[in-house]
Amino acid sequence: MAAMSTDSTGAAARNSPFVRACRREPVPHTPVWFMRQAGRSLPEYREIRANVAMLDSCRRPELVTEITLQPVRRHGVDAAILFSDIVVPVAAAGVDLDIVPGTGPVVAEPVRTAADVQRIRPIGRDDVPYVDEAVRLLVAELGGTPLIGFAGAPFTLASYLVEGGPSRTHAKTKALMHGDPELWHALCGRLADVTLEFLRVQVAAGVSAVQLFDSWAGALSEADYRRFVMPHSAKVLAGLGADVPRIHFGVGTGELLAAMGEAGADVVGVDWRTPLDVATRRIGPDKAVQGNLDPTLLFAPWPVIEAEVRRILGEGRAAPGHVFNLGHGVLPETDPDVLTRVVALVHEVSARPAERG
Ligand code: 1CP
Repeated sequence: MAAMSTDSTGAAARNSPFVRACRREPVPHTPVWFMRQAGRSLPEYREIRANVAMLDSCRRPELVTEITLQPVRRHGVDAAILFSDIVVPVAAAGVDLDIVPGTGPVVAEPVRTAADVQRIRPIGRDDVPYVDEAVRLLVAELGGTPLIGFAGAPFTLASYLVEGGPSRTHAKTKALMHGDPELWHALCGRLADVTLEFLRVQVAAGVSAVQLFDSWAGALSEADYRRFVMPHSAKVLAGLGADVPRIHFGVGTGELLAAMGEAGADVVGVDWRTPLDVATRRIGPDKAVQGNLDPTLLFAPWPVIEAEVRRILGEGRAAPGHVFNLGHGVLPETDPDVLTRVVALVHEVSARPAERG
């Protein structure tokens, strides 16, 4: 595989079941990958990360490459996702933050004023050279398996910056949004620029698709989403153009699915609360869907999991393209062997020999 030229691996990735499903083209089987597939559910990940801080690990291309490849080797998933974090570009933009074990991102000085917003610098390739290098290493190593790049959407990033860390209510974020819309839009405008550049670096280095994570957008009403968030996410998605498929994902977004599609996605991520056939009616016929097994169901007995996978594959047939995934990330306590079994089951149940070319 290492002998394949960059051109031929790029062509193979573009013709992979994953990219074809994102583009609503016929596929030999429904492709599957898992959000947070690289991470704490894998013993080989825990071992390699034992003495390396999270942010440091994201800045070491050889380590990023190894961690990204681990779930591909183990599970046989149809796509890899770059090992990184949504706050990596924000740190590169000059924000003082850390990823605290057991907590998540923690920001030293939460954003409160216009001066705080101005301190968020624009970024370019030279601010994240380790991401460019890691993607290039990975594209060579993956030999035609597509690599997904990603970034956090402006709202989800803004929530960490305004709250200072993870929040259940996003109260300070919503207070700023409604109390000082001008400052809110200035903040999200800067974050959209950072996110767009971060994704452009990944696309230029060879990723086959990107996912924009607006994990916490489901905290908003549709009206607030459209007014305060959608224009900024739309700027990111439009800025990328249609060269690689764009996946747009959030949790608890049943009421926002149409808007998240309208923001400029090719694929809309759906959590477990909305069946995929219902989701596709809301999103419309010109976009694929991704999802949507409840990650907690991976702790249920196998016959329950099998029935759920079959149900989801059946409902996914209503969509013009379906990428199988969980409704949110793999939980750290998940038995990795169950994930491997799910991949095999998705491939087996969805195999369409007649379309194999
Ligand atoms: O030490 C550790 O292992 C820290 C845990 C961890 C990991 C493995 C964090 C801290 N980030 C990551 C990697 C990561 N983050 C990936 C890896 C690629 C893969 O999917 O395999 C990805 C895609 C992310 C993206 C991310 N970070 C999101 C969006 C995805 C989602 O799950 O909604 C969010 C919200 C974050 C913030 C974050 N970083 C880390 C944690 C624990 C959190 C969530 C904190 C919270 O609950 O608010």
